[in-house]
Amino acid sequence: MTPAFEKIVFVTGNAGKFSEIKEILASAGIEAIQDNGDYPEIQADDLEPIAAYSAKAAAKYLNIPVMVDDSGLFIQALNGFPGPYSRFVEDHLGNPRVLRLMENETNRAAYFKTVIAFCEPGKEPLTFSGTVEGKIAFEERGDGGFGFDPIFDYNGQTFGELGAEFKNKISHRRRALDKFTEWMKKQ
Ligand code: ITT
Repeated sequence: MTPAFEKIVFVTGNAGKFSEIKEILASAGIEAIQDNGDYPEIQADDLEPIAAYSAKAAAKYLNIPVMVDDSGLFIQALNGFPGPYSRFVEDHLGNPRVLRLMENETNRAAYFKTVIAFCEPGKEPLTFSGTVEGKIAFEERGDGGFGFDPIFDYNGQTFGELGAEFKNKISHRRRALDKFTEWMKKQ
């Protein structure tokens, strides 16, 4: 089936994220075009309203349909921290200090979540979410991926070790984008 959108502008300043999105959407026959403009972003305890707000603001500003991805790492022993504050934690603490916070924790359970928001100008944004469960490793491993990938252990190997091709088949981002493409096929 021909996708309703053959090209779509994806608003993100994160090169690692965009490279995964481009790859995943290409497999669904959609070309993603990056816009790294800085549009307003709100703070909230959930990713959905953050992604929805940014998508609506960007769609209004650019006057074209846009997508936004807001993602985070949720660590069970830290009550979901850093979650929606992941960017701040990655920038200001980094992986070594996240590992230090987890030093004496036996409960290593964590999940990544992505919320994709899609918005057409003048319409309300739609959101599609995906998660993947794993564990916080005891040290950084692997130099693939970006952000928290080297400390996110998926069945014994980190996303940093597993590499983009594998990650893109099972990731939180893949699962969220699959929901978007499913929706889009029905349009
Ligand atoms: P944009 O908002 O411009 O898209 P960002 O880097 O601010 O880029 P997020 O708020 O969604 O994106 O990401 C929060 C943090 O989580 C950030 O430091 C990312 O590098 C990291 N992150 C997001 N997705 C990730 C993934 O798949 N693997 C590892 N880290 C990830």
